[in-house]
Amino acid sequence: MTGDPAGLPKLRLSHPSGGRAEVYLHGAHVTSWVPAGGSEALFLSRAATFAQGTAIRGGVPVIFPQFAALGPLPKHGVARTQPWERVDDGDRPGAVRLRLRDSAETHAVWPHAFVAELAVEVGDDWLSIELTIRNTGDAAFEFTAALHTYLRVGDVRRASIEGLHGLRYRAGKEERVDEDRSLIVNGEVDRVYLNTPPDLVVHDPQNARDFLLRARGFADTVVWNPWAAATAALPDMEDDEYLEMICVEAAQVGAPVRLDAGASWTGSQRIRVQPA
Ligand code: TA6
Repeated sequence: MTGDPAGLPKLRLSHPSGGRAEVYLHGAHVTSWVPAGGSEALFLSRAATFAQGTAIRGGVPVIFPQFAALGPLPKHGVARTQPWERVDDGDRPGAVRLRLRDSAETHAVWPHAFVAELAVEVGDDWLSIELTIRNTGDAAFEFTAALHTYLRVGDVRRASIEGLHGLRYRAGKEERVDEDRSLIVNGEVDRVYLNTPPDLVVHDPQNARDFLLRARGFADTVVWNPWAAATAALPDMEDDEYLEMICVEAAQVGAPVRLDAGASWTGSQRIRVQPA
């Protein structure tokens, strides 16, 4: 385990093939993933802050128990700013399992008993992240969630996303159908696609690679790029960095998950990189 300049503990995962990843206990936040023989596949802002109580800009923030500002809780819930603990015994260098339990701090914003676990594993050309939520209280609760994955692309204006054609999406208060064959980002995009198919492809021609995304358990997909103006307003992102990223998030937003006492829910995202 190592720490960043702010002293937050970070775990390094490595697969015998050379694939590697980095995960902070803070937020159970994956901040780096390098496939074997490849280059960094996740975006992490040069201006990201690493501090208790704030979220890291980039990588894969874990969003729970509320997506965005769609409810009364702090934006994107509490999981991404809490210290998680490692619960596996560290015998697999490419894998880690982290846990967050409800605490006085989580009760201050969300009065429910839960255990969240995040299993992260890196392989040769893939990264797998699996989130499990268990209701450890004696009454049902509802939540929304996401793996808010920031993919690194060479130039977002040349990238495209396949698999969303014909699907309904929400953008703010509006609901529309995506008529485009493939989604090309050339302005601010903030969409919640509802009931998406499990497999999506993100083309990154500048880096001559494709990301193959496979979601399980999460019904929806969020696509986000803040573009120039909104990026300029973000204190933890450099002005031109929106060109280097696209968020394609495995999400459960349209229909909140209802968990009875003692019940569990699991959602995962597996990303494979392959040469274009
Ligand atoms: O997932 C998209 C989104 O909800 C956007 O609306 C945008 O605000 C983004 O998340 C990032 O949120 P953050 O709180 O990390 O600045």
